[in-house]
Amino acid sequence: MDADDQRRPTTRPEDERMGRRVFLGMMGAGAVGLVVGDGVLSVVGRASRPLTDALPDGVRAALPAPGGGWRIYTVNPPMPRFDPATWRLTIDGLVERPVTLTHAQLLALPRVEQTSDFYCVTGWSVLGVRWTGVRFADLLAAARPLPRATALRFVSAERPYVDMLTMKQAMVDDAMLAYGMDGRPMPRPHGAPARVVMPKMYGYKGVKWVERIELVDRVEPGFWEQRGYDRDPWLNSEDAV
Ligand SMILES: Nc1nc2c(c(=O)[nH]1)N[C@H]1C(S)=C(S)[C@@H](COP(=O)(O)O)O[C@H]1N2
Ligand SMILES: [Mo]
Repeated sequence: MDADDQRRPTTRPEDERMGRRVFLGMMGAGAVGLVVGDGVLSVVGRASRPLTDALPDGVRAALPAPGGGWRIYTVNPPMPRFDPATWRLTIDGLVERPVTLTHAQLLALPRVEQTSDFYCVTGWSVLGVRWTGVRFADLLAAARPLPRATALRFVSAERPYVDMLTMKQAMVDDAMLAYGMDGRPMPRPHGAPARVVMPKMYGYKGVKWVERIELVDRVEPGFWEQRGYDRDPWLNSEDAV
């Protein structure tokens, strides 16, 4: 266990199962009510109007976590350890040319920076996160996806976490593979060296410790989707593609 492990609490899925189940049940029923899950108090429901206009449709109120800021999630600790000398990102599947990128090659791709808000479906959020990374169009260019490649499968070094985006979703304006956060290289607990950032969807789409992107022709449920989560968890339905 290193300094990161000690400083950052690790939330195991079993700690959360109850909160998630209640939350999802209520969302499904369109009910309004209070959910206490994982120590977070959230007000959810489709019948009510947003309590504040700043929040997306799917989030009626996301109170900051006690102490504020991020929760660190892992499904299979310890968290993967990033070694810049040996790390590789593989882009394969339905491509003309499978590509393996070193860390230096990833950083050399066209770089973008954006500030966006982050929402976990369990009710916490972090506003104004500054991400640095690369758009998927630029990331995939060298591999030349075949026309029938309609989805991206993101495989985490933390097995068995996996999730997918359709090609269309991966091409939305603020989707990216991020390698920097708030002006620093991606910290280990947040997915070093690279994680998916999909601000218009709930946080579980943001696969951390990405080591492989497989181009496929069929969408399959991701880790949490296999466990009952919504497959296309847009925060605002009008953003859906
Ligand atoms: N590999 C991996 N990626 C993951 C998760 C995880 O447990 N393992 N949790 C997801 C969920 S549910 C959320 S809300 C965010 C949380 O990001 P953070 O751990 O950086 O706060 O990561 C997402 N990506
Ligand atoms: Mo989450």
